Amino acid sequence: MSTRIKKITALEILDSRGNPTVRVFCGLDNGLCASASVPSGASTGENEAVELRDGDAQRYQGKGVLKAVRNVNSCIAPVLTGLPASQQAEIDRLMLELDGTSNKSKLGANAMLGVSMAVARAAALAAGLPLFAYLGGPGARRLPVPMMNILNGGKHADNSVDFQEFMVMPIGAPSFAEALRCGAEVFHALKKLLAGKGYSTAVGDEGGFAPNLRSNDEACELIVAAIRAAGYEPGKDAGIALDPAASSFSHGQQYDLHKSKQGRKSSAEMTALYSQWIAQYPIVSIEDGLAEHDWAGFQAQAAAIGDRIQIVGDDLFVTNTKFIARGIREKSANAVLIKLNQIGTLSETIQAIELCRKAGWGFVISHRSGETEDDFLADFAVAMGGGQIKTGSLCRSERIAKYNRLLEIEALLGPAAQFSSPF
Ligand code: 2PG
Ligand code: MG
Repeated sequence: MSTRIKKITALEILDSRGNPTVRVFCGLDNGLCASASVPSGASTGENEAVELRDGDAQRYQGKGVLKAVRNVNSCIAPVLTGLPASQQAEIDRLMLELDGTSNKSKLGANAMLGVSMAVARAAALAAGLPLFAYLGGPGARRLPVPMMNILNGGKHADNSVDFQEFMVMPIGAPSFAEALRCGAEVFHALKKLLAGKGYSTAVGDEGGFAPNLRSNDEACELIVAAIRAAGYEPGKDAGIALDPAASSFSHGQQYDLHKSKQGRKSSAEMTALYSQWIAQYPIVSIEDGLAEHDWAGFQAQAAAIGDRIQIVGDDLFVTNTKFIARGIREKSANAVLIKLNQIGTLSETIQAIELCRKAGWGFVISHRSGETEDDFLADFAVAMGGGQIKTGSLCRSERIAKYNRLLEIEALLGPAAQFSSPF
Protein backbone atom coordinates (compact mmCIF):
# COMPACT_ATOMS: atom_id res chain seq x y z
CA MET A 1 0.00 0.00 0.00
CA SER A 2 1.38 3.38 -0.99
CA THR A 3 1.91 5.95 1.74
CA ARG A 4 3.24 8.81 -0.33
CA ILE A 5 2.17 12.34 0.47
CA LYS A 6 -0.19 13.60 -2.22
CA LYS A 7 -1.31 16.89 -0.80
CA ILE A 8 -0.56 19.14 2.16
CA THR A 9 -2.78 22.14 2.86
CA ALA A 10 -3.27 24.49 5.80
CA LEU A 11 -6.21 26.41 7.18
CA GLU A 12 -6.51 29.31 9.63
CA ILE A 13 -8.74 28.16 12.52
CA LEU A 14 -9.39 29.48 16.06
CA ASP A 15 -7.89 28.26 19.34
CA SER A 16 -9.55 28.05 22.77
CA ARG A 17 -8.88 31.76 23.41
CA GLY A 18 -10.48 32.81 20.14
CA ASN A 19 -7.13 33.54 18.52
CA PRO A 20 -6.14 32.23 15.09
CA THR A 21 -3.97 29.15 14.79
CA VAL A 22 -2.92 26.69 12.09
CA ARG A 23 -4.57 23.40 11.10
CA VAL A 24 -2.77 21.24 8.53
CA PHE A 25 -4.22 18.45 6.39
CA CYS A 26 -2.04 15.72 4.97
CA GLY A 27 -3.55 13.60 2.18
CA LEU A 28 -1.90 10.41 0.94
CA ASP A 29 -2.10 8.95 -2.52
CA ASN A 30 -4.01 5.95 -1.15
CA GLY A 31 -6.89 8.30 -0.31
CA LEU A 32 -6.31 8.56 3.45
CA CYS A 33 -6.16 12.02 4.99
CA ALA A 34 -5.28 13.27 8.49
CA SER A 35 -5.16 16.68 10.14
CA ALA A 36 -3.49 18.29 13.14
CA SER A 37 -3.87 21.65 14.90
CA VAL A 38 -1.19 23.75 16.57
CA PRO A 39 -1.53 25.16 20.12
CA SER A 40 -0.32 28.55 21.36
CA GLY A 41 1.15 29.76 24.67
CA ALA A 42 0.62 32.95 26.72
CA SER A 43 3.50 32.69 29.21
CA THR A 44 5.98 31.93 26.46
CA GLY A 45 9.71 31.45 26.98
CA GLU A 46 12.03 34.01 25.39
CA ASN A 47 13.88 31.31 23.42
CA GLU A 48 10.89 29.48 21.98
CA ALA A 49 10.76 28.88 18.23
CA VAL A 50 8.91 31.70 16.46
CA GLU A 51 5.14 31.51 16.16
CA LEU A 52 4.51 33.39 12.94
CA ARG A 53 1.72 36.00 13.21
CA ASP A 54 0.64 38.31 10.39
CA GLY A 55 0.90 41.56 12.37
CA ASP A 56 -1.95 42.97 10.26
CA ALA A 57 -3.89 45.14 12.72
CA GLN A 58 -6.96 44.94 10.46
CA ARG A 59 -7.37 41.22 11.16
CA TYR A 60 -7.62 39.54 14.59
CA GLN A 61 -5.65 42.40 16.22
CA GLY A 62 -2.57 41.40 14.28
CA LYS A 63 -2.78 37.76 15.37
CA GLY A 64 -3.81 36.23 12.03
CA VAL A 65 -1.75 33.29 10.76
CA LEU A 66 -2.30 33.60 7.01
CA LYS A 67 1.46 33.95 6.41
CA ALA A 68 2.05 30.61 8.16
CA VAL A 69 -0.80 29.07 6.15
CA ARG A 70 0.76 30.37 2.93
CA ASN A 71 4.15 28.99 3.98
CA VAL A 72 2.60 25.53 4.33
CA ASN A 73 0.70 25.72 1.05
CA SER A 74 3.33 27.36 -1.14
CA CYS A 75 6.76 26.57 0.42
CA ILE A 76 6.51 23.35 2.42
CA ALA A 77 3.91 21.35 0.46
CA PRO A 78 5.79 21.36 -2.88
CA VAL A 79 8.96 20.04 -1.18
CA LEU A 80 7.23 17.22 0.69
CA THR A 81 4.77 16.05 -1.96
CA GLY A 82 5.66 12.56 -3.22
CA LEU A 83 7.68 11.57 -0.12
CA PRO A 84 6.63 8.56 1.99
CA ALA A 85 4.72 9.88 5.03
CA SER A 86 6.55 7.36 7.21
CA GLN A 87 9.85 9.22 6.76
CA GLN A 88 9.20 11.58 9.68
CA ALA A 89 12.84 12.38 10.44
CA GLU A 90 13.59 13.21 6.79
CA ILE A 91 10.43 15.29 6.44
CA ASP A 92 11.28 17.32 9.56
CA ARG A 93 14.88 17.70 8.36
CA LEU A 94 13.75 18.99 4.98
CA MET A 95 11.54 21.59 6.67
CA LEU A 96 14.44 22.70 8.87
CA GLU A 97 16.63 23.05 5.79
CA LEU A 98 13.94 25.00 3.98
CA ASP A 99 13.51 27.34 6.93
CA GLY A 100 17.25 27.80 7.37
CA THR A 101 17.02 29.98 10.52
CA SER A 102 17.98 29.06 14.09
CA ASN A 103 14.51 29.87 15.47
CA LYS A 104 12.15 28.94 12.60
CA SER A 105 11.37 32.59 11.97
CA LYS A 106 11.15 32.18 8.20
CA LEU A 107 8.48 29.48 7.88
CA GLY A 108 7.12 29.77 11.43
CA ALA A 109 7.12 27.01 14.05
CA ASN A 110 3.33 26.97 13.83
CA ALA A 111 3.49 26.13 10.10
CA MET A 112 6.22 23.50 10.55
CA LEU A 113 4.69 21.78 13.58
CA GLY A 114 1.28 21.55 11.93
CA VAL A 115 2.88 19.70 9.02
CA SER A 116 5.05 17.53 11.26
CA MET A 117 2.04 16.35 13.31
CA ALA A 118 -0.33 15.91 10.36
CA VAL A 119 2.25 13.79 8.52
CA ALA A 120 2.69 11.55 11.61
CA ARG A 121 -1.08 11.09 11.87
CA ALA A 122 -1.40 10.25 8.19
CA ALA A 123 1.45 7.74 8.43
CA ALA A 124 -0.19 6.09 11.47
CA LEU A 125 -3.46 5.83 9.54
CA ALA A 126 -1.65 4.27 6.59
CA ALA A 127 0.08 1.80 8.91
CA GLY A 128 -3.29 0.89 10.41
CA LEU A 129 -2.06 1.75 13.89
CA PRO A 130 -3.36 4.05 16.61
CA LEU A 131 -1.07 7.11 16.79
CA PHE A 132 0.46 6.10 20.16
CA ALA A 133 1.44 2.68 18.80
CA TYR A 134 2.81 4.14 15.56
CA LEU A 135 4.97 6.68 17.43
CA GLY A 136 5.92 4.51 20.41
CA GLY A 137 6.08 0.98 19.02
CA PRO A 138 4.74 -2.18 20.66
CA GLY A 139 6.26 -1.18 24.02
CA ALA A 140 4.08 1.93 24.31
CA ARG A 141 1.64 1.05 27.07
CA ARG A 142 2.34 3.40 30.00
CA LEU A 143 -0.45 5.85 30.70
CA PRO A 144 0.67 9.18 32.16
CA VAL A 145 -0.22 10.51 35.60
CA PRO A 146 -2.08 13.75 34.88
CA MET A 147 -1.17 17.10 36.45
CA MET A 148 -4.57 18.80 36.51
CA ASN A 149 -4.58 22.55 36.80
CA ILE A 150 -7.56 23.33 39.03
CA LEU A 151 -6.56 26.81 40.25
CA ASN A 152 -5.30 29.42 37.79
CA GLY A 153 -3.42 32.66 38.39
CA GLY A 154 -0.54 34.61 36.86
CA LYS A 155 -0.92 35.41 33.17
CA HIS A 156 -3.76 32.91 32.78
CA ALA A 157 -6.30 34.70 34.98
CA ASP A 158 -7.25 38.25 35.97
CA ASN A 159 -7.12 37.66 39.71
CA SER A 160 -4.92 38.23 42.79
CA VAL A 161 -2.85 35.03 42.50
CA ASP A 162 0.76 35.40 41.26
CA PHE A 163 1.48 31.76 40.57
CA GLN A 164 0.07 30.51 37.29
CA GLU A 165 -0.91 26.90 37.99
CA PHE A 166 -1.93 24.89 41.06
CA MET A 167 -2.37 21.31 39.91
CA VAL A 168 -3.66 18.15 41.55
CA MET A 169 -1.66 15.03 40.72
CA PRO A 170 -3.17 11.66 41.74
CA ILE A 171 0.12 9.83 42.39
CA GLY A 172 -1.58 7.01 44.32
CA ALA A 173 -4.23 6.12 41.75
CA PRO A 174 -4.26 2.55 40.38
CA SER A 175 -5.14 3.52 36.78
CA PHE A 176 -5.51 6.54 34.53
CA ALA A 177 -9.30 6.32 34.73
CA GLU A 178 -9.17 6.42 38.54
CA ALA A 179 -6.64 9.27 38.46
CA LEU A 180 -8.97 11.27 36.25
CA ARG A 181 -11.91 10.51 38.53
CA CYS A 182 -9.88 11.74 41.50
CA GLY A 183 -9.04 14.98 39.65
CA ALA A 184 -12.66 15.57 38.66
CA GLU A 185 -13.93 14.90 42.17
CA VAL A 186 -11.35 17.24 43.70
CA PHE A 187 -12.27 19.88 41.07
CA HIS A 188 -15.94 19.69 42.06
CA ALA A 189 -15.11 19.67 45.78
CA LEU A 190 -12.99 22.79 45.25
CA LYS A 191 -15.86 24.51 43.45
CA LYS A 192 -18.10 23.90 46.46
CA LEU A 193 -15.46 25.16 48.89
CA LEU A 194 -14.88 28.33 46.86
CA ALA A 195 -18.59 29.03 46.53
CA GLY A 196 -19.02 28.48 50.29
CA LYS A 197 -16.39 31.13 50.99
CA GLY A 198 -18.02 33.58 48.62
CA TYR A 199 -15.27 33.29 46.00
CA SER A 200 -15.86 33.33 42.26
CA THR A 201 -16.08 29.95 40.54
CA ALA A 202 -15.42 31.41 37.07
CA VAL A 203 -12.56 29.68 35.29
CA GLY A 204 -9.29 30.82 33.70
CA ASP A 205 -7.64 29.95 30.38
CA GLU A 206 -6.99 26.30 31.22
CA GLY A 207 -10.31 25.69 32.95
CA GLY A 208 -9.10 26.01 36.54
CA PHE A 209 -10.93 28.30 38.97
CA ALA A 210 -9.59 31.83 39.14
CA PRO A 211 -10.78 33.39 42.41
CA ASN A 212 -9.37 36.50 44.09
CA LEU A 213 -7.69 34.73 46.99
CA ARG A 214 -5.97 36.51 49.90
CA SER A 215 -2.59 34.94 49.14
CA ASN A 216 -0.78 32.31 47.10
CA ASP A 217 -0.74 30.15 50.25
CA GLU A 218 -4.51 30.10 50.36
CA ALA A 219 -4.51 28.33 46.97
CA CYS A 220 -2.51 25.42 48.42
CA GLU A 221 -4.67 25.33 51.56
CA LEU A 222 -7.84 25.18 49.48
CA ILE A 223 -6.53 22.36 47.29
CA VAL A 224 -5.53 20.31 50.33
CA ALA A 225 -9.02 20.90 51.77
CA ALA A 226 -10.61 19.92 48.43
CA ILE A 227 -8.56 16.69 48.22
CA ARG A 228 -9.81 15.79 51.72
CA ALA A 229 -13.41 16.84 51.00
CA ALA A 230 -13.41 14.57 47.94
CA GLY A 231 -12.45 11.64 50.17
CA TYR A 232 -8.76 11.36 49.26
CA GLU A 233 -5.66 11.58 51.42
CA PRO A 234 -3.37 14.52 50.55
CA GLY A 235 0.16 13.33 49.82
CA LYS A 236 -0.83 9.67 49.50
CA ASP A 237 -3.63 9.61 46.96
CA ALA A 238 -2.95 13.00 45.44
CA GLY A 239 -0.17 15.56 45.61
CA ILE A 240 0.13 19.14 44.42
CA ALA A 241 2.19 20.22 41.40
CA LEU A 242 2.94 23.91 40.92
CA ASP A 243 3.85 26.02 37.93
CA PRO A 244 4.50 29.51 39.26
CA ALA A 245 5.73 30.49 35.73
CA ALA A 246 8.13 32.84 37.50
CA SER A 247 9.46 34.46 34.32
CA SER A 248 6.16 36.31 34.16
CA PHE A 249 6.68 38.09 37.51
CA SER A 250 10.46 38.54 37.51
CA HIS A 251 12.06 41.97 37.18
CA GLY A 252 15.84 41.91 36.84
CA GLN A 253 17.11 39.92 39.81
CA GLN A 254 13.84 40.28 41.73
CA TYR A 255 10.54 38.42 41.82
CA ASP A 256 7.58 40.76 42.23
CA LEU A 257 4.54 39.09 43.81
CA HIS A 258 2.46 42.09 42.80
CA LYS A 259 -0.89 40.41 42.14
CA SER A 260 -1.16 39.20 45.73
CA LYS A 261 0.60 42.35 47.03
CA GLN A 262 3.22 40.25 48.80
CA GLY A 263 6.16 42.37 47.66
CA ARG A 264 9.49 41.62 46.02
CA LYS A 265 11.68 38.60 46.72
CA SER A 266 15.18 37.55 45.71
CA SER A 267 15.87 34.24 43.98
CA ALA A 268 17.09 32.73 47.28
CA GLU A 269 13.98 33.97 49.06
CA MET A 270 11.77 32.31 46.44
CA THR A 271 13.59 29.00 46.99
CA ALA A 272 13.22 29.45 50.76
CA LEU A 273 9.50 30.00 50.23
CA TYR A 274 9.19 26.80 48.17
CA SER A 275 11.20 24.91 50.76
CA GLN A 276 8.79 26.06 53.45
CA TRP A 277 5.79 25.16 51.26
CA ILE A 278 7.15 21.65 50.66
CA ALA A 279 7.19 21.12 54.42
CA GLN A 280 3.68 22.50 54.76
CA TYR A 281 1.83 21.10 51.73
CA PRO A 282 2.00 17.79 49.79
CA ILE A 283 3.93 19.35 46.89
CA VAL A 284 5.52 16.80 44.54
CA SER A 285 6.68 18.99 41.63
CA ILE A 286 7.55 22.64 40.96
CA GLU A 287 7.94 23.93 37.39
CA ASP A 288 9.52 27.31 36.60
CA GLY A 289 9.73 28.29 40.26
CA LEU A 290 12.32 30.79 39.03
CA ALA A 291 12.71 32.82 35.84
CA GLU A 292 14.21 31.65 32.55
CA HIS A 293 17.39 33.77 32.89
CA ASP A 294 18.04 32.71 36.50
CA TRP A 295 20.33 29.73 35.75
CA ALA A 296 22.30 30.23 38.98
CA GLY A 297 19.06 30.34 40.97
CA PHE A 298 17.83 27.12 39.36
CA GLN A 299 21.10 25.40 40.24
CA ALA A 300 20.83 26.52 43.88
CA GLN A 301 17.16 25.52 43.98
CA ALA A 302 17.86 22.03 42.60
CA ALA A 303 20.67 21.59 45.15
CA ALA A 304 18.39 22.74 47.99
CA ILE A 305 15.16 20.85 47.24
CA GLY A 306 15.81 18.64 44.17
CA ASP A 307 16.17 15.55 46.34
CA ARG A 308 12.68 16.03 47.79
CA ILE A 309 10.59 17.01 44.77
CA GLN A 310 10.62 17.15 40.99
CA ILE A 311 12.11 20.41 39.67
CA VAL A 312 10.84 21.06 36.14
CA GLY A 313 12.22 23.56 33.65
CA ASP A 314 9.77 24.96 31.08
CA ASP A 315 10.75 28.50 29.95
CA LEU A 316 14.30 27.62 31.04
CA PHE A 317 14.67 24.80 28.51
CA VAL A 318 11.97 25.53 25.88
CA THR A 319 12.17 21.87 24.71
CA ASN A 320 15.53 22.73 23.11
CA THR A 321 18.39 20.22 23.39
CA LYS A 322 20.89 23.08 23.62
CA PHE A 323 19.36 24.40 26.85
CA ILE A 324 18.48 20.94 28.24
CA ALA A 325 22.12 19.84 27.77
CA ARG A 326 23.27 22.93 29.70
CA GLY A 327 20.74 22.15 32.44
CA ILE A 328 22.01 18.57 32.71
CA ARG A 329 25.62 19.80 32.90
CA GLU A 330 24.84 22.42 35.53
CA LYS A 331 22.30 20.31 37.46
CA SER A 332 19.71 23.06 37.10
CA ALA A 333 16.67 20.79 37.52
CA ASN A 334 15.73 17.12 37.34
CA ALA A 335 12.93 17.20 34.76
CA VAL A 336 11.86 19.01 31.58
CA LEU A 337 8.48 20.25 30.41
CA ILE A 338 8.01 19.11 26.83
CA LYS A 339 5.98 21.30 24.47
CA LEU A 340 5.94 20.45 20.78
CA ASN A 341 5.42 24.02 19.63
CA GLN A 342 8.31 25.40 21.69
CA ILE A 343 10.69 23.68 19.29
CA GLY A 344 8.46 23.18 16.24
CA THR A 345 8.93 19.64 14.90
CA LEU A 346 8.12 16.17 16.18
CA SER A 347 11.67 14.88 15.55
CA GLU A 348 13.32 17.64 17.61
CA THR A 349 10.81 17.10 20.42
CA ILE A 350 11.69 13.40 20.50
CA GLN A 351 15.40 14.30 20.58
CA ALA A 352 14.73 16.50 23.64
CA ILE A 353 13.01 13.55 25.35
CA GLU A 354 15.87 11.19 24.46
CA LEU A 355 18.27 13.58 26.17
CA CYS A 356 16.12 13.53 29.33
CA ARG A 357 16.02 9.73 29.33
CA LYS A 358 19.80 9.48 28.93
CA ALA A 359 20.36 11.79 31.90
CA GLY A 360 17.82 9.94 34.05
CA TRP A 361 15.66 13.06 34.14
CA GLY A 362 11.89 13.08 34.18
CA PHE A 363 9.81 14.70 31.46
CA VAL A 364 6.25 15.98 31.36
CA ILE A 365 4.36 16.16 28.06
CA SER A 366 2.46 19.45 28.07
CA HIS A 367 -0.32 21.35 26.33
CA ARG A 368 -0.34 25.15 25.88
CA SER A 369 -2.76 27.58 27.48
CA GLY A 370 -4.21 28.23 24.03
CA GLU A 371 -5.37 24.83 22.75
CA THR A 372 -7.67 23.21 20.23
CA GLU A 373 -9.80 20.06 20.22
CA ASP A 374 -6.81 18.16 18.81
CA ASP A 375 -5.90 15.22 21.08
CA PHE A 376 -2.47 14.44 19.56
CA LEU A 377 -0.87 15.09 22.95
CA ALA A 378 -2.57 12.11 24.61
CA ASP A 379 -1.15 9.62 22.11
CA PHE A 380 2.20 11.35 22.19
CA ALA A 381 2.41 11.03 26.01
CA VAL A 382 1.71 7.28 25.86
CA ALA A 383 4.14 6.84 22.97
CA MET A 384 6.96 8.53 24.90
CA GLY A 385 6.19 6.60 28.10
CA GLY A 386 7.47 9.17 30.61
CA GLY A 387 4.48 8.71 32.89
CA GLN A 388 3.45 12.38 33.17
CA ILE A 389 1.14 14.72 31.25
CA LYS A 390 0.00 18.27 31.96
CA THR A 391 -3.10 19.19 30.05
CA GLY A 392 -5.25 21.48 32.12
CA SER A 393 -8.33 21.35 34.26
CA LEU A 394 -11.40 19.15 34.45
CA CYS A 395 -13.60 21.35 32.30
CA ARG A 396 -13.39 22.99 28.85
CA SER A 397 -13.50 20.56 25.96
CA GLU A 398 -10.07 21.44 24.55
CA ARG A 399 -8.59 20.06 27.81
CA ILE A 400 -11.07 17.17 28.24
CA ALA A 401 -10.40 15.99 24.65
CA LYS A 402 -6.92 14.86 25.75
CA TYR A 403 -8.21 13.16 28.91
CA ASN A 404 -10.97 11.37 27.01
CA ARG A 405 -8.46 10.11 24.46
CA LEU A 406 -6.28 8.77 27.30
CA LEU A 407 -9.34 6.92 28.67
CA GLU A 408 -9.81 5.40 25.21
CA ILE A 409 -6.15 4.37 24.98
CA GLU A 410 -6.27 2.77 28.44
CA ALA A 411 -9.38 0.82 27.43
CA LEU A 412 -7.80 -0.17 24.12
CA LEU A 413 -4.69 -1.50 25.85
CA GLY A 414 -6.77 -3.45 28.38
CA PRO A 415 -4.71 -5.49 30.84
CA ALA A 416 -1.48 -4.47 29.04
CA ALA A 417 -1.94 -0.85 30.18
CA GLN A 418 0.50 0.33 32.83
CA PHE A 419 0.04 3.14 35.31
CA SER A 420 2.42 4.10 38.09
CA SER A 421 3.69 7.17 39.92
CA PRO A 422 6.79 8.63 38.30
CA PHE A 423 8.14 9.45 41.79
C1 2PG B 1 3.00 26.64 30.94
C2 2PG B 1 1.94 26.68 29.89
C3 2PG B 1 0.95 25.56 29.86
P1 2PG B 1 1.56 28.68 28.32
O1 2PG B 1 3.53 27.69 31.34
O2 2PG B 1 3.44 25.57 31.32
O3 2PG B 1 0.25 25.36 31.04
O4 2PG B 1 1.35 27.93 29.73
O5 2PG B 1 1.07 27.78 27.27
O6 2PG B 1 0.77 29.96 28.46
O7 2PG B 1 3.03 28.95 28.19
MG1 MG C 1 5.09 26.40 32.52
